[in-house]
Amino acid sequence: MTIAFIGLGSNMNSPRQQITTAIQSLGEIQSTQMISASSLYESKPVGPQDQGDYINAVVKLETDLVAIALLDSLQAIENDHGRERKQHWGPRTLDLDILLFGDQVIHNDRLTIPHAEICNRPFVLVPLAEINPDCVIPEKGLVTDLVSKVDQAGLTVMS
Ligand code: A4P
Ligand code: MG
Repeated sequence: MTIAFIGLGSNMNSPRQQITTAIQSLGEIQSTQMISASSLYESKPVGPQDQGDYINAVVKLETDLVAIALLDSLQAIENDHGRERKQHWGPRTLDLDILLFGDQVIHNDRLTIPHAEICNRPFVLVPLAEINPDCVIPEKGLVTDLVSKVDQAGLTVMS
């Protein structure tokens, strides 16, 4: 069993709905259980500015899958949500990133774990700290310390 944290993001085709249904789908992955899900957060896009605002969330899973098999399941869910891979950091109906996979550090052609941008992104760190404040990010430190170092202006939690 491995504890994995998944980052969800959407800024196209009813983002709030995309995230809500994706959270449900994550709970249905084989050999995997949903432990908890954060609130939904809204923020301006990081990267190209000619795209809509994002809704983000983070989910905690317990899984018997290896990391690549979990990635395959996440990409199948992205495809079900009509995901097209066009512009890097561009608009998307659904983005599912493996933020953390146990305490593993993985660098191969399909996976970088911890996720490369994790420390720079309030829309990842804040929901991660919400559901797991004592979470340690390998090679980076305690999530609550990292949260205190990022600019949270423009990140709003949704009711
Ligand atoms: N890949 C490598 N590591 C991972 C991992 N840890 N989890 C590979 C998931 N996938 C990983 O991803 C391309 C490839 O990354 C995959 O095939 C997988 O093998 P992608 O989602 O198709 O493409 P991308 O858009 O080029 O990259 P990525 O990493 O998803 O983009 P980001 O960095 O997530 O940026 N602004 C706000 N406010 N909120 C957002 O959520 N998101 C982005 C997208 C930009 N701006 C944003 C947000
Ligand atoms: Mg991605």
